[in-house]
Amino acid sequence: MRLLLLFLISYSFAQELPPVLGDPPAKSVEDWEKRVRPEIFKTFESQIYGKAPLEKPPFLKFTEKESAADAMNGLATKRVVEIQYGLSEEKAGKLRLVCYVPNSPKESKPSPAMLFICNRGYEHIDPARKEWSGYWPAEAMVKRGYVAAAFFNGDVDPDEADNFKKGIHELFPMKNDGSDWGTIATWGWGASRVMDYFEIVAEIDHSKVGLIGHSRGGKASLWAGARDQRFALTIANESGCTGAAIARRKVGERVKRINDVFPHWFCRNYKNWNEREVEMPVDQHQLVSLIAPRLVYVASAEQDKWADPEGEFLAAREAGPVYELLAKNGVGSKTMPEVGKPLHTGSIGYHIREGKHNLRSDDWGFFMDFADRHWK
Ligand code: GTR
Repeated sequence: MRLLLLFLISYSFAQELPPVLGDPPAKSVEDWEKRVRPEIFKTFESQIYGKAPLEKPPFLKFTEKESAADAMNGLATKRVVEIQYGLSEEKAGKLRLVCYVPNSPKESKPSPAMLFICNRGYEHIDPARKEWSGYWPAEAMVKRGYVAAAFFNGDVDPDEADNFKKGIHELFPMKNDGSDWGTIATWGWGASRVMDYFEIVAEIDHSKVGLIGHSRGGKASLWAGARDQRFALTIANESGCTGAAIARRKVGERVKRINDVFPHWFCRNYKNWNEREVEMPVDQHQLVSLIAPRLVYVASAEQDKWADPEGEFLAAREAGPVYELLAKNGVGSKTMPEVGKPLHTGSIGYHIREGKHNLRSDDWGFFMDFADRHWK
């Protein structure tokens, strides 16, 4: 009875969401790709995340700063790479990529990779491996055959309300029309520059790169996954408001609050939607749908009410029709799964685990189970 009630509530609620297939709804793959997807994409870009001034920059340079063939007791080859980008060499920004490539089995086959946007300090991705953080369990990834790669978001743009002045915002001209990119979009752009590097590294299978972020990093990974179709898998852990959570539910963090506390995260136009969630032309299930037909994974934690786990699940579920149109399966359940029981059969993955807001080794374990299932 309780389940039926829950289903009815969420079903009737879903009726009020902006139509995931567009208006009028896309009837064919071509209609989706040529008309609906670009329309939805542009709305997210101009109203929420902001527009990147350019994609691949004219100056892009990869410099290996450190390498060791016997890192992690011989399990991996370590590479620390400085990625520089800009309009010219004279005025360039840089990020430090930490990368562990599995040594074994030493086949000629390139390895799939998990690229992490680390939004806690650089010490969590410590290339000296003095600190072993459950936040980035690199050893576990390598043991399962994945390249463990990560960069610190603050290298690209500082997580500061700096009026779009510092970090990468200094490098490229701005339009100042309200649609300039916010800091969340810049972090994802940094991930795309890492992808540029992966594409020239023979040991990495660049057709199997998963991009992962937690919380504010999860908002960044979702937008990056929508923008850059080279990411075969996009994972948003507890991404909450303006991540996977449906804004119209107005549960947990709200648009006004996120814009007030983090005015630098999204474009200036987003502030026009404060207290107006139900009028917004798009909602977050459509962000998830922009990743179709590629793999996407939304994850929640039971006690993370601020991120609205039900809203996160709904977005994963309601992106389904686009996956189905593109001949893939959605999340595979109408109702939220039990805590600790992930949904991994479709191209949209989901889990809710016990505990608080955090990214833990068990979350990573579920992500790799999902990737194994679809890639191996
Ligand atoms: C909170 C913010 C959330 C989430 C979180 C985090 O303060 O309200 O949207 O992004 O930070 O990134 O850990």
